[in-house]
Amino acid sequence: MLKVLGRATSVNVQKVMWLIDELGLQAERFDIGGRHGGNQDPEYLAKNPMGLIPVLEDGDYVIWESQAIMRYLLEAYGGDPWLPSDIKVRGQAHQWMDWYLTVMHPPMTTIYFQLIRATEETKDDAALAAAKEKAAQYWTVLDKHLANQPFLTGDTLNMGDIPCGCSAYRWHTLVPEGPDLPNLKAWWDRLNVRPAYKKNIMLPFE
Ligand SMILES: N[C@@H](CCC(=O)N[C@@H](CS)C(=O)NCC(=O)O)C(=O)O
Repeated sequence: MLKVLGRATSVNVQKVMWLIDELGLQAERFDIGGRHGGNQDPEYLAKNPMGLIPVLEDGDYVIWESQAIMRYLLEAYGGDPWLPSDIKVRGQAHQWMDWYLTVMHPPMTTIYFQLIRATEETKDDAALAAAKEKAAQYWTVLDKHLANQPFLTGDTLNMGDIPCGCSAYRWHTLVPEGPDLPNLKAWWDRLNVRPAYKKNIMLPFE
């Protein structure tokens, strides 16, 4: 059986677990990282020298980096619609996955850490305000993109929606005062009714 190493509350673990459930795969998940620790143990570092979660084990095969794991699972066990067979649609799905990682993830991480994890020593109101402004700018890009289509690459939900989709829960929950973005909200409402989304993404923050 597939093994996912990483706590359920990590957004990077969530991408993988949401996909696993949508694909109907069986996987065992292990609580590692955060308050559970274990990700700096030599045994774990032998699997992922970065000491970060998630790691996927498929038999003897080990892979880390959440979106590389998603791509591996899709190539090994997926197919249309989650891995679009149309290469132009697939290209755009990759585009939105990469956009999430390089553009949206940094300000969303600052927002999360400042609102959920910051202590008196690490609290930084200016950094939080700047991250909210940046993230709002990027979510507005997505809102405009979604004006005439239900999902990020068109009519069908696929891998391209997953990274931003995980983050959309945090945006709507943690920054309710954000700008009115009706197309983004309608897209998120299409995701947040899915059993696999509710189970893996809509979890308490820690
Ligand atoms: N680019 C990596 C980032 C992995 C990452 O930063 N994971 C965080 C959790 S979201 C982590 O391992 N933090 C340490 C911990 O949870 O103890 C990926 O997408 O997998």
